[in-house]
Amino acid sequence: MSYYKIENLEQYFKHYNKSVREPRKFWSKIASENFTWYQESEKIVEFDMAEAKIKWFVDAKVNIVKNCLDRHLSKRGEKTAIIFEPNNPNDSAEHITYNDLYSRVSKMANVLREQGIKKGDRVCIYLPMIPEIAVSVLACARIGAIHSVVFAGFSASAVATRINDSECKMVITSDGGFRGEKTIDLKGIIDEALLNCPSVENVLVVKRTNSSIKMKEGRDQWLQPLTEAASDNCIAEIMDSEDPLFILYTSGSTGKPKGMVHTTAGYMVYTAYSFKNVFNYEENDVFWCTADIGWITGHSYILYGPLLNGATTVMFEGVPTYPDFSRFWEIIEKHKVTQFYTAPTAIRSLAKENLSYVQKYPLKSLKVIGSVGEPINEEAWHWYNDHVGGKRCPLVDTWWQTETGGILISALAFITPTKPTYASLPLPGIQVVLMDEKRNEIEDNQVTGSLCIKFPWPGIARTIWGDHQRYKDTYFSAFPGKYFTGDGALRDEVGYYRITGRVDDVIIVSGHNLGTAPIEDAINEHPAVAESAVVGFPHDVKGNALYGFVILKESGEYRDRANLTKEINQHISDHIGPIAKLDKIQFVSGLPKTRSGKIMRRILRKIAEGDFSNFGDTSTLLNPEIVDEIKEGRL
Ligand code: 6R9
Repeated sequence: MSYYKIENLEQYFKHYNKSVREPRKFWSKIASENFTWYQESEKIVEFDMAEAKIKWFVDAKVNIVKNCLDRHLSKRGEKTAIIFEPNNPNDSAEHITYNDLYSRVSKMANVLREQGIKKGDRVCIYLPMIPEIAVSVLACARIGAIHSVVFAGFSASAVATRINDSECKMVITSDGGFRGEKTIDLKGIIDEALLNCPSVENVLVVKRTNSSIKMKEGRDQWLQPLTEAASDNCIAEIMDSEDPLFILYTSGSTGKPKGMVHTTAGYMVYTAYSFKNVFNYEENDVFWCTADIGWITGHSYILYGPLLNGATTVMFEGVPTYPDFSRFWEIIEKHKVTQFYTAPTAIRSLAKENLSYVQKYPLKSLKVIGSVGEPINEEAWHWYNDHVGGKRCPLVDTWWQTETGGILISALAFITPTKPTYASLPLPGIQVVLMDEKRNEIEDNQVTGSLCIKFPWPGIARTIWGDHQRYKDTYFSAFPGKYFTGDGALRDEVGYYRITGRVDDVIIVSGHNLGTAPIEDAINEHPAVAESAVVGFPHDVKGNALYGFVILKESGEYRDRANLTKEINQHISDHIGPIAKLDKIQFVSGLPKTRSGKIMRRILRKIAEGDFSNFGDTSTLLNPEIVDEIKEGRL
């Protein structure tokens, strides 16, 4: 029996039980039957949760790019690996076959070697969503260099912090990037960052926008002439299963970003396996994940997961609102996308607009739609399900983290029955537990607790670059022996999980624990509301009271704000109870969001408290200007 593909619900439970009873056998079989190895592992897993030390496929030797590309060439050489859809819909899309991608990656890998990059060196990739970002990532992995992709929207100082933390030797960037109507000066940002980055020796520059830029003598080189001259024959580096594959920074509760380190074999096996099963991937599917490769979602489900399965994956350079609000739907139609994977924030912003934008396109090619990044509220769930999925495509709400490498809790398309706002069941291998405040495991259902995982899975990040102690403290100390996710979850009567949000988003009002997510759900159901965020602020009698920041759908409508405030509170009262009513409601034109779409509640909390002294690190904000507006309008 093969464990790689789950065919039905009964088999899901069988595989799940097998993965818990005999994790070594379970993963050993998947690894052995579905990948090519220089040497296989005998021990499979070794771990010490107290020390936060985890190894998977111990002593195996492998190269992930050989698994993404080389082994597909005989059967799928002429199959499209990547469909590149440019920012401007009038420019033609590019179809890159597995043969082409193999050749481009090999040439690039040879260029890296010629420039002195060796196994274990760190390379910072600061590129827009163009094919070269995929090629650069894979070229690093082919020669064993550790890629550190930094989202090409981070400021110079944020890039510099990340380059210095992992002492990158090289930066790969471009002369610029297109995003909607804007052209972004990436090289200028890198030039500024590199004023303070002594470890960087070389900068390779991709030509994309033809903007005029400065090239620093002895440091900067155009990439294209180098790749044109390079050979397309590049012997892959033999990697140990636990050699680092990449570093990806994620924000922590303190200012300093955490460089999460993912290693080779476990990440490979887990992303491939989760991609195949969550999205029910089949040979002729066209998969589109709208994330940026600068985030973990892009790493795992634009590149590695799909390519490991020999899939066709779409890469989109632009934004959902350019040239108009139908861009996503037009692309699905154009490339006959079968699986579409996006974030609730994108859905909510498009759901605000006229329905005709989405209704213009039949979207009949779609089989599966997915959500990731934050809890998907009920209203957005239904809009997505009804208008994009046509009520016939399973909506997989996938819960996971940069640290987890791949999806841990999600419905499996066509297998697990879905339930709005529930991520549903853990994947095989994922032993989820809920913990109470006394650090005991919660056995009952219908309760909320801290979400932990009590057994390692192959995709878990192994450490924080240069700071193993912080890794141990952050993830393995709150609940000894377990990985603590930082999220809270509710388990329903059939064992489905609903992520209730970061544990620190819980607000205790008059002794009642209130999650911000359900309150926001209730507010968002008011027809005038586009989006909202709720935080707590100190209150003499209740301990904490609730402060809501609300974005309205269209300005002009609902001029009577006092009435609207009453109606919103009535909604909350109706949905949750009078206890959850807001003491203050401030109407705002936007919310401070990170570049991956998460509301930065820390800032809202400070504003609600009236403490404007220190907002901490705001370098990851997409719209820092909104902070002043909200401050000025504080009630
Ligand atoms: C993949 C990714 C991780 C945090 C995570 C949780 C939130 C992600 C979610 C979700 C509810 C989902 N999150 N997916 N919450 N339902 N389907 O987003 O990684 O950027 O590291 O964020 O995002 O709070 O802990 P990352």
